[in-house]
Amino acid sequence: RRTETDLASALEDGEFELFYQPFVNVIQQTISGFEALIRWRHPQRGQISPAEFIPIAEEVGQIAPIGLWVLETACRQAMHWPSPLSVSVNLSPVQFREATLFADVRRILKETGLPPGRLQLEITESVLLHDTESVLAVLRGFRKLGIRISMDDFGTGYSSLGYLSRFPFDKVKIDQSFVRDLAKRENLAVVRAVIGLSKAMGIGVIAEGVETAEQRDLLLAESCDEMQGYYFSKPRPVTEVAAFLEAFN
Ligand code: G
Ligand code: G
Ligand code: NA
Ligand code: MN
Repeated sequence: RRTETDLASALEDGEFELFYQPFVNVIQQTISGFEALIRWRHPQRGQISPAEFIPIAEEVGQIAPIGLWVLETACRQAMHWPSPLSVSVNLSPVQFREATLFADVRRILKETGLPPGRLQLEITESVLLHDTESVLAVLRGFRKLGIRISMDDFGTGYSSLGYLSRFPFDKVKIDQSFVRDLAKRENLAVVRAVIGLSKAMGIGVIAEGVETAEQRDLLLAESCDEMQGYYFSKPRPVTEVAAFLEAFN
């Protein structure tokens, strides 16, 4: 089980694939875009979860090439979707250590032709823990190009609130751990506070991990209109995106 050594050849052997999970505006009944989620079809071990291999890729220095493959593939595939549907790509904190990250993203947009306004990048607050000034400079550069930036897994890190004021995020993604048990008073309180704070700051909010109609209704009652989760759709292969959009309309 040599995940490290297998990772090195997985890219050139074409073993990665992107799945897509929609963002749903529940009030308008529209899809605003899809999040790209990487999958690894290992020839011997079958599907390996990114939860397992992304941390290893970060450790062994493979996340930079894999991350660029994800960006390039997501932008290229999103070019086939009706405008203005966006694609949202997860960036690892480790990718920010590459001095070329900004130039790489700009080059990929140019090469694929995807308008920057149709690309979103998802970062976690851990990105802002180290070398904050250089990270902020890169994030500002992205935004200047017209790329939108989301804060992912919001509420799971520490000092989350401070980070929101340090950078003009476009959107906050409420972590699924809070959505899972909204009947718990503490969770509902966190969700309510995040929604209130985001709205006061002019930041969009999306709830992740919505699995039931009950969760959907509780979130709607809190004025959270945008959601993502198995209730609406699991992540699906790119070949199913067109049919999903057709069926949703
Ligand atoms: O898709 P799934 O729920 O199995 O993803 C598990 C974890 O892997 C999540 O934390 C998700 O953000 C992360 N992940 C999925 N795709 C990517 C990717 O392309 N890049 C990075 N850095 N993380 C990803
Ligand atoms: O860290 P990030 O938020 O990017 O991780 C997204 C992960 O959550 C992906 O692995 C995706 O497959 C998973 N996911 C998406 N929707 C749901 C859901 O409704 N329930 C659960 N349990 N996981 C979900
Ligand atoms: Na994400
Ligand atoms: Mn998330």
